[in-house]
Amino acid sequence: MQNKPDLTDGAGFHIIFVGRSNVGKSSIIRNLTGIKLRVGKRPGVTLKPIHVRLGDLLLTDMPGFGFMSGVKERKQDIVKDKIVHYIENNAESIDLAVMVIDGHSFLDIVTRWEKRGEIPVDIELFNFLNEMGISVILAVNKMDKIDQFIADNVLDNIVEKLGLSSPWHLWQEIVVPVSAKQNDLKKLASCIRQRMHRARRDDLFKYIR
Ligand SMILES: Nc1nc2c(ncn2[C@@H]2O[C@H](COP(=O)(O)OP(=O)(O)OP(=O)(O)O)[C@@H](O)[C@H]2O)c(=O)[nH]1
Ligand SMILES: [Mg+2]
Repeated sequence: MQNKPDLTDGAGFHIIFVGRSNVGKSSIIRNLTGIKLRVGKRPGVTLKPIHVRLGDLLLTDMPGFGFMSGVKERKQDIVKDKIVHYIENNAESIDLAVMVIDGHSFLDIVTRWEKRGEIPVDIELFNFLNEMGISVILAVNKMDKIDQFIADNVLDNIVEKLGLSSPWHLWQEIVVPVSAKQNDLKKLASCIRQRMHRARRDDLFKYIR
């Protein structure tokens, strides 16, 4: 029996996409690369890391943590542990983490956790990536669901929750509002290219549209 090729073999630039379930990670990768990943109607569609390879560029679609319909809490913890282990084991080779959040529901979810006296997983993960020395871009997705008149205010509140000072404009290299639904990903694409450029990998620009 032939083994499947290992898509991580010989990768020269590795980007992981992490975030809560249903925030649009797979949709973003799909729109950035044109590669059709499964996009879920129901949360919890991606249950193990899915690798996409373009030349020596490796993109990894991580399973989403948090709420999953029909999935028990215990299993959700396992998913979270898996993500943390994956990042720990691959920290050396990860060049960039795109952390995706749902800009429309992020603040509600965070407030709910804080009221219970818990640190929201999103914030825990953001801090963990920074502690591991991994370069992070925060993609605030589903901006199409936010009234444009309050968008700046919502983004200011989001960066503050992540321990950054507002206004969010101060963090334009890190915080990028996007909408995968409206295929409005230009700013994210240019942020990713900027990181590739810093790594002297302009040759990879062609894979990100
Ligand atoms: N309104 C809106 N919906 C979006 C956007 N991006 C994705 N969606 C929808 O959100 C749902 C989840 O998208 P996915 O790309 O599967 O999300 P995911 O983060 O990969 O989810 P998991 O694999 O469960 O972790 C789908 O129904 C998408 O069509 C967006 O920018 N705006
Ligand atoms: Mg997915």
